[in-house]
Amino acid sequence: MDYGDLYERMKQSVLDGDIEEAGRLAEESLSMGAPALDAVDMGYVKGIEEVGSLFEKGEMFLPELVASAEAMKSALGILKPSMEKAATGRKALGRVVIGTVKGDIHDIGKTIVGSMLVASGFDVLDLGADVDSRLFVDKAKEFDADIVGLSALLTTTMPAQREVLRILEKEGLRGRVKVLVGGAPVTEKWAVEIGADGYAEDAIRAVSAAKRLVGDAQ
Ligand code: B12
Repeated sequence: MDYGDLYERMKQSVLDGDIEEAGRLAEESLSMGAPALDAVDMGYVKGIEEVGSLFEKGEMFLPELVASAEAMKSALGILKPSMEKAATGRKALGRVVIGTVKGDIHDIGKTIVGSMLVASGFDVLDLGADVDSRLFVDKAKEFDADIVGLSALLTTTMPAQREVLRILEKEGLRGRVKVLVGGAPVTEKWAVEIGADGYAEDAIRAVSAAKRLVGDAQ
């Protein structure tokens, strides 16, 4: 079945910052049986990417950006359970604590990554956004995490990823907790520079990277 038109309308709903329409289309896609991840990737994400470039060019302003982000989030909220329909009955691949670093409220990409990890068989504890560096470490211990996933969308908050690594090191946890970093401004080079164990540029690659880190390479 071709969902091209539906995905196009999803993209447009984000561009328009139309929260109701974005949510309505998410419901519609579920009733039509469209794969939730495709709806997110080929519909809503395309919209938010375009919003980002319009914002960058000064053709869209913050209030509109906020409305677009809200539209995107309302759709994600509806699609999340379907995205997370994990293969049941098998042992979890590993435990992941994920969040967006301190000072950074961008949580859309991190939420998609978390959902994809759940869908792929990981147990995931999502700490949300603007998470204090110390909290990542405390929660990693409490949750007995194999991986800590750190999202940063601002160049000014990327250093907080390094800070979490330092605290993990100080606590003697670096041997058993792997660190995976991501977010639009984050690069492989940055990951190497701060001593992270992995980097991925999108949610699909994040799953492969996480599998590699727990020794379940595909
Ligand atoms: C939506 C958005 C917002 C929304 C966020 C809403 C929300 N709840 O998330 C709002 C309106 C609140 C916002 C606010 C701001 N924003 Co903003 N925002 C964006 C925008 C347009 C899209 C981000 C997004 O959601 N993308 C879609 C998702 C799916 O992509 P993603 O986040 O990159 O995630 C993917 C990958 O990166 C990766 N990934 C993400 N996290 C992780 C984690 C791990 C572990 C792994 C492995 C992978 C991974 O996988 C994801 C899925 O494929 C970007 C533009 C852009 N080009 O990124 C600007 C952008 C990030 N924002 C920017 C700015 C400047 C701001 C503000 C400072 C604006 C202001 N003047 O107040 C504030 C910051 C507030 C704060 N303290 O955090 C700049 C950052 C510039 C920079 N390099 O530092 C950008 C790049 C826009 C621009 N071109 O100027 N923003």
